Amino acid sequence: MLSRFSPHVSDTAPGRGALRPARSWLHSDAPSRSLNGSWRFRLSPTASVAEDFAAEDFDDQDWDDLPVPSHWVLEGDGAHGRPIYTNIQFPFPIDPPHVPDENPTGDHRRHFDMPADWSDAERVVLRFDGVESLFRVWVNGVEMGSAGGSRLAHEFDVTSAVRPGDNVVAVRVHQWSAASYVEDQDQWWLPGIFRDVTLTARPAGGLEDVWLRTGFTDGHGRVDAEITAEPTAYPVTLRIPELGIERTWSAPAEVTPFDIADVDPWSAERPRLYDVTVSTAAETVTLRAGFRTVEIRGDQFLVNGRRVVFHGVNRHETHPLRGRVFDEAHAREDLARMKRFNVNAIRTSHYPPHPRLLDLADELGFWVVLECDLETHGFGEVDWVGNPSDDPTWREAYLDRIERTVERDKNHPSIVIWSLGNEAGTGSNLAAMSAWVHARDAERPVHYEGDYTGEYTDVYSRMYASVPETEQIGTDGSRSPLLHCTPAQGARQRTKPFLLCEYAHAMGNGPGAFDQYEALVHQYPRLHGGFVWEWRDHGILTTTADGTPFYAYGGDFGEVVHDGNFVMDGMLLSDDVPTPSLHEFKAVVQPLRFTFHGDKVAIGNLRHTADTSDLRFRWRVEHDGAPVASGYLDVPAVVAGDSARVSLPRIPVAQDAETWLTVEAVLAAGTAWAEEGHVIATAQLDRSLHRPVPRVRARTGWRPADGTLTLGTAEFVDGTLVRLGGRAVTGPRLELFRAPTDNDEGAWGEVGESDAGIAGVSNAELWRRDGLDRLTTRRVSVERTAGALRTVDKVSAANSGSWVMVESIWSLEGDEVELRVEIEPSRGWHTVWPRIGICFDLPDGDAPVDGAEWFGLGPLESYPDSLRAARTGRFSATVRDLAVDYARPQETGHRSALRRLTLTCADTEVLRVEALPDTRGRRPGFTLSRHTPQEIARAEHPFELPNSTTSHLIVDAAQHGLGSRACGPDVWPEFALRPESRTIRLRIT
Ligand code: IPT
Repeated sequence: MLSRFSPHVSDTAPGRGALRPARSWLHSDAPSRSLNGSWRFRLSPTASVAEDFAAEDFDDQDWDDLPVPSHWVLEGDGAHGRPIYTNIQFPFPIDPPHVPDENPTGDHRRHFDMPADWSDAERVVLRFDGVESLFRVWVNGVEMGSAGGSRLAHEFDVTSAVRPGDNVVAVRVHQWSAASYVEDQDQWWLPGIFRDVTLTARPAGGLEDVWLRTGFTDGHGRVDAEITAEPTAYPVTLRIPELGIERTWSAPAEVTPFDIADVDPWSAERPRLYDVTVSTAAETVTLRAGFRTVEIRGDQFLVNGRRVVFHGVNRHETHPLRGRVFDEAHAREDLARMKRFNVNAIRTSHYPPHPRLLDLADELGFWVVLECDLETHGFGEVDWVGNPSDDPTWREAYLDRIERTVERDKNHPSIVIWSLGNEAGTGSNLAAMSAWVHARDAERPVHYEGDYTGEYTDVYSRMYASVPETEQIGTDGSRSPLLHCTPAQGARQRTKPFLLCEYAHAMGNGPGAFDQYEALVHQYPRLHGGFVWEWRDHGILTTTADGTPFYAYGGDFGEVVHDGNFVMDGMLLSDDVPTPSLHEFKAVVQPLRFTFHGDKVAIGNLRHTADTSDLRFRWRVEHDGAPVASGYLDVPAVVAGDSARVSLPRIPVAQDAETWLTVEAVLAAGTAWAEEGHVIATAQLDRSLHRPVPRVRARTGWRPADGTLTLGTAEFVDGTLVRLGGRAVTGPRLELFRAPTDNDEGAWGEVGESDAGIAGVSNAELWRRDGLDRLTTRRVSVERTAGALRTVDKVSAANSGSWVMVESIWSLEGDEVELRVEIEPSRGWHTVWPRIGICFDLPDGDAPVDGAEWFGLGPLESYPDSLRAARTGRFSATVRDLAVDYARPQETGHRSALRRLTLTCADTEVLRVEALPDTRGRRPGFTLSRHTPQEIARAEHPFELPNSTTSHLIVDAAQHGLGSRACGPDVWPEFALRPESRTIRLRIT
């Protein structure tokens, strides 16, 4: 029977025919076959295609081949449609539960062999671990059922349809369905059978499901097993060989909890796992148990009796070629990288990941907030009218989703909190989900950020709360109301542990202020840290028409509606390269605190439970960045929460150089995620003697000047610099502009407007209005006196009545040339400024400047509110490596607190610059780039940057902070750059 409209696409029910209740994803010895591999595939533009393809003898000769698992839009070079990126917006009309007739529909077919001996199986089960968004399945022409719930597992009993030997499975997948309304997560829409397909022979007398609840109290482990099996399947035996445990239960009633003395607990820091088998005569299931107890006591969240602080990240499943198709090696490396960067927690935003990921989390050690596949954010665009979260017709689908989520993953010790979903408004269906979880798993708390007033959740959660708001949540001040809460509701929320399920939006260059959030965690025990948004960029690797590869974001595939590069907001670039923000995060959350007192250092262990016996503490002393002494500190094992004071080595202090001591905690032995010697935590101590800064010499006798002039290595024509150190140079030119970062472009509102808090005008917009990117100069005067040249410039923008006076004085000081630039803004500038700097252009000449060596802060870029990963030392980098390849080009590469800089060309020194501090001791930063800020600002992708061999050196008296206003608070006032007078002093040789 053919129907013009498929009867299923607008069905709010979760599908028909899938087995219930859902069960754990178990490692079992029951026979199974993977149906992954090459399938036949046909894509149709609508859902209303004939169903004859499901017949056994259908001729699929002229179909394509498609790998399963995959997303069809990422296969076949665009032949199967393109990915679509939206954040909140629905890419189809908001007409729930209906979707347009234009509904890409992928038909899939393959043959498979069923072994003859499977005929003895009690049941044959066909399992799909993930299909987006709605699918129907046929075996040998017989329809088995349908399912929605893209990132959830569905099993079908296909016993009646299969036979030994050759069989045909046919699957129809609709890109859009009613399910799409509740899967509106901020990510690419990627249809297809994107996770494994498996056929399993379920033996008679097998284990339908096993749930090993484990606990840990006072050195004792506890096992509370839930066995789902027919009574005739008994006896059931549970073994933990390493602990000498073997329990045999001959009937269901005998299965009772038992304690085990002397077990090691599981924690994210010491993820101790024990191999467990559970067997009947017919089937053995293998699990890895970790002993841990999760509880909320008062307003604190505890594991094994100790407060947990989440130094977490939001993790989406995304890969530049495969999309959400799981790649275990890549995922393992990603998790190992998290560990190396001191990440201790993962929120599986915003759906259950591939089930294997949780095995890896158990093994490597993470606190996991496991989130259900649910988001209806787009209803926010219509004031939440018709939101499925509060509509009874969706109740079944909501409950089905949370059941499949919890049941699949319930055995994992790493999962310490269940999350109902993300950005789905609020309503009774969410409350019903929560009630279901509480009834099913009394131990693990329920999280859902959208329950602002705390009606049905156990932890208080917010996203992108500002620092003051977060602090306010930490305090008990009943007079300071909480956002969205009445005083009574606020009081209730304050009885609960608090976490930031999303904070520090890591889009582009940024965020700033990691350290401010972290400080609060140590001040207010109610605050349990949070999860950075987000771990990695979601770029899709593609090419331009001329074959140049690049990482695509929203709009790059010609989408009708899209949200641009908002999908590129990770601490890791699409190609796995950590951005400076990840280094900053690592430094801010490092689990050790060093406090220097005279000739001693106190080492505080901030970990949850682990002592420091896995670490060694090494030190080194550097004079102006050159190592002069090193060794190891003698540190006893410090238990968690404690600290130890140890003696520092004798530090040789230099007379004419800066003296810095660096202490590092490093791994004493290799682990599953890092090598021996990997740095966990760092601190520096400045032991430099105070050295006077050369005074500015007063000069008199200035008279007008023109013609050529040479001062040391600097050559001028009519007061304008033309050559420096024998190379053509132009400048210095006042530069107030930086290529706006995504945060500079952000227009997020004032306090904690988490829901699409778009208010106000971005800083970048104000800079463009003020013309900071198009300054013009009028030379006011050129004068000289003995051994010195002075120019005065008035810098301003078209149609502006405000200006900046720039006085530049070149002078000979011994055999060095000094440049002193006095920058003085007029009144009338109302915005913050991106930078106050001077720019030199160094054209190609014989060979371009291609590298820098410096003594200052490094090795990576740093900004006023992101300085914690930067240390004082000597560094070098190529021009190329000084910049970060943000997916959308923007400000990058600023190195702070410069002392000395050498520009190189093929390893030869070209120019040496010493930066003197100003009268308040402030030192400038520098940026060396092949592109001007204006050029960078014009490019939407890296490949749009023009080819250039001119290097631009910008020396900044100051830079504006980063903030996280792309989705969160603006730069904290202390780190905002207001127009002000500044001095830059350089000695050039
Ligand atoms: C918040 C979403 O929960 C998350 O999925 C992501 O979109 C993030 O923003 C921004 O990248 S929702 C936002 C309106 C606070």
